Order: sequence, then structure tokens, then C-alpha cells
Amino acid sequence: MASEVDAAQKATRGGDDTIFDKIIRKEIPAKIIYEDEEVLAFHDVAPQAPIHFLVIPKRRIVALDETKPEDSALLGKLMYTASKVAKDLDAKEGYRVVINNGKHGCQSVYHLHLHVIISFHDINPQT
Ligand code: DGP
Repeated sequence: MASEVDAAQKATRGGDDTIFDKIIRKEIPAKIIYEDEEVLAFHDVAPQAPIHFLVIPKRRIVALDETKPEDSALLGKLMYTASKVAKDLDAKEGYRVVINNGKHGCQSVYHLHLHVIISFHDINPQT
């Protein structure tokens, strides 16, 4: 928690590019779970639970509080993708979907993203 807060205090909204743009362009590796022309889902590099993935739009939206009416369809698609990917991962018993927004919301990467967090690892029945 402390490192999450620290990272968010240091992060700034400015700049054209974030680490997520580099992941979208495949300039740095990520464990991608789902991709289409509009959205990308990949495992979080610092998971807070046994399964923790992120869903992002390929078109950069800086933060939830900068969305516009014309972003509504894409926001809906991000939510749907979270559900679809969780289903594909066989998360039958549920998960959390979180959006951190702004400094006080502990946002550290200024490219809108949904965290999908599955706190209990029931995906593999052997574990
Ligand atoms: P937030 O605090 O909501 O802005 O979360 C940003 C998340 O992004 C955080 O949980 C860690 C994750 N993250 C940061 N850099 C990378 C990266 O290079 N690769 C991956 N897979 N995740 C990253």
C-alpha cells in the first residue's frame, strides 16, 4: 500500500506516452491475455492477488476524470472485456474491478486502466 501511494504521489499527468503505450506497441514485454483493435488485457507486473490483470484502451485516455461523452462506448467495452477475460480465466466465483483515478485515487500510470483482481486462486482446481 505504501509503495502504491508513493508511486501515485510521484506520477504526473503530463507527457505524451506512458509505459502502457510501449506495451501496446510491443516495445516492452507483457503477458497479454486478450487483444483486439480497441483494447488490451495483460497481467499486472506487480500483482496484488493471485490473479491481477489490467484492461486498457489502445487509444490513450489519461484518466477516468478526463473521459468525454464520446468515450462512453469504449468505457463500456473496457468493462465488457474485463468480464470476458475473467470468464476466459474461469473466474466463476467473482472478482473485483477497480479504477484508480488521480493522485488521491493512487493512480500511478496516466493511461486509463481497469484493475481486475481475483483474490482467491480457484482457477486451477489442483491448487
Ligand atoms: P495504478 O496505480 O492504478 O495507476 O496502477 C498501475 C498498475 O500498472 C500497477 O498495478 C502496476 C502496473 N504496471 C506498471 N508498470 C507496468 C509494466 O511495465 N508492466 C505491467 N504489466 N504492469 C505495469
